[in-house]
Formats: sequence, C-alpha cells, structure tokens
Amino acid sequence: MITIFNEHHALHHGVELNDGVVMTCWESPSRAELVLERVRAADLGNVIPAVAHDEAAYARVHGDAYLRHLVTAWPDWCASGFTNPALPLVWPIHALRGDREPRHIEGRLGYFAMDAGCSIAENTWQAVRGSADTALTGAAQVLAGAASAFALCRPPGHHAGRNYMGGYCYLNNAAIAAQALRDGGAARVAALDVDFHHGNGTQDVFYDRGDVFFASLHGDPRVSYPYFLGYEDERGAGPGLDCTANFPLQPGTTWETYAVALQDACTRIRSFGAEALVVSLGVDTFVGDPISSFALQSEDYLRMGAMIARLDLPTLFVFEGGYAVGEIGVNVVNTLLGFESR
Ligand code: OKP
Ligand code: ZN
Repeated sequence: MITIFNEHHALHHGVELNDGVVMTCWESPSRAELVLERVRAADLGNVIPAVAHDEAAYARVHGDAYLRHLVTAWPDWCASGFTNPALPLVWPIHALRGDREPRHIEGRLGYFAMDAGCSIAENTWQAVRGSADTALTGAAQVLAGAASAFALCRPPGHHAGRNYMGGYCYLNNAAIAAQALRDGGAARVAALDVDFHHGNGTQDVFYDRGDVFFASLHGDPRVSYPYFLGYEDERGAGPGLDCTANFPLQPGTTWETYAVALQDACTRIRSFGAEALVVSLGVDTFVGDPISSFALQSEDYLRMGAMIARLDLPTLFVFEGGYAVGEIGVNVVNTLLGFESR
C-alpha cells in the first residue's frame, strides 16, 4: 500500500485549553513522524509526497466564506494587534445571531469554530492545505486504479464541517477525498469513521446527500467529545435519509463489542452499494489513549483492517486521531497490514 505524506505538517502545532490552561495540543507533529517511521519499518510500501491542489478542490466541500476566513485569519489577527496563536472566545450558540459573519477577527474566529481546539498561527494554513492535498493525492491514486492508499494526513479533518473548524480539524480531509472520488467517477462513495470521536464534520458535509454514505463508530456523545452530535437517531435527511449511520459505544468498549458494530456498519455500506471507501482512521480507540475511553488492543487493529478489507472496495485510509504516541505507529500500521492480509 502506498503512503502519501506532506512534510509541511510539522509547521503546525496548535494550542488548546486543558484543565483551564492554554497548553500545546495533544495533536502533535511527532504523531505523524512516528506513524511514518512505522510505515517504513514495516515495509508497507512506497512513500510519496502530496501533490499541491487548487483551492477549488476544497471548495467542493467547504463554503467560500469559511475558506476565505482560513486564509485571512492569521493576517487579520496580527493586524488587530494580537501576537499569540489565534483562538476564539465567543460563539453564536442557540439564541444568538448565527446569520451574521462579524467583520472583526475576534468575532469571526467564533463564527467559524465549534470549539477552542483549533488555534491559528503563521503557518497553520500551509500545514492545513498540505493535509487536504495529502488526502486528494490519495484519492487520485485510488481513481488511477490502486486497490488502496494511506493518506498520512496531519492535522486531522473529521470534526471540520462545511463552514466550521473544531477538534484540531480545519479542512475535512476525508470529506474532500470522498468528494474527489465522486467527482472522479465513483457513483456512490462510503465514508467509514473509526476514530474514537464522532465524525461530526463529515456527517455535516454529507447529511442530506444520497450519494455518500457516512458511518461512524464512536464514544457515546452523552459522555464523549464532541458531545453535540453522533446520536443513533441521526440518520440523514431528505435524499440522504438512511445514508448516515451512527454507532455510539460505551466507555471501556473492547474488540468483542466493537466488532459487532463494525460488522453492522460494513453491512450497511455493502447494501448501500458503495463503489469506493474512505476510512477516517483514528487509533484513539486504543486502550492506552490519554484522551479517549475505549479499550482496543494493538492486535485488534489487524482484525479491524481485515474486516474492512472484506468489503472488497477500493479504499483510501485517511489518518485522523490517536494520541498514545508510544503505540500510534503499530496501531495504524496494524490496521493497514490487516487490510492487506485479505
Ligand atoms: C480530535 B480527533 C479532552 C478534550 C477533547 C478535543 C479532542 C479532539 C479529537 N480532554 N478535546 O477526533 O482525534
Ligand atoms: Zn479522535
């Protein structure tokens, strides 16, 4: 399996609120480097650089005003006299006006964000677009006939909606890749999200569409981030009704329980008639993950990959979360090796 990698990912390391204090994010550059190291050590296949894409490819998934905000946030933040990483501090929740984009950068940051997990600094945009380009390069590999590919994206993408960032995610790499597969000729595409956290952004992008199926296995939103989406009764809308499937799972979930839900998700994808598959691959389902609460073991990822392979679809793996850096490489590469063992 070919791996796509963009070395500019390292230009970005955000800050987030932890225990009431601003600290560097769990989502760190070393994560991608450790996965790459394991890809090489396991001889998974060639590693190729991401091909730069035009912003038009991102605009297939994200709104123009949001993309403009991503590009101008840092210069506008500096022009307002600020000097540290940009973070939002006010959000247009419920009864507040969500229909007006403020002009001041301080207001705009909240308007286009779901949380304070996405700081913006001088080189953030370069890393963010490089991550989307990594996914797009992977999609191109699959469209060119590769049975599978691994987009080693960083920063991750699945919490980013059409018009908002959140949870370390700015552009939705998996959604952009799924759309590229559609645009490249796949009539029906499935996005399977196995990150511990619900893929609220991917769900947002495809919720009312009948051509892209979205399935997510994740920590129950009653007790797990992102808290405000990912319930079982979210099934899609309009032409997309029953093209969204959510599998909330409880803290402590082991492979035995997880496998049942994953099999369900795969059955749904098969009956949908997908011609290509995008997997949002987060390994924060690992028992040792510092910010999540499932209990998968490293060997379970071999089984996960093998189960996904049984769908027998051209498959693009897109890297998302996973914060147990000691085992992150083994867990990711085990999934890919399990897939290849079919
Ligand atoms: C991104 B991805 C933990 C708070 C959670 C946000 C987590 C974002 C996860 N104390 N903060 O889905 O792995
Ligand atoms: Zn996650």
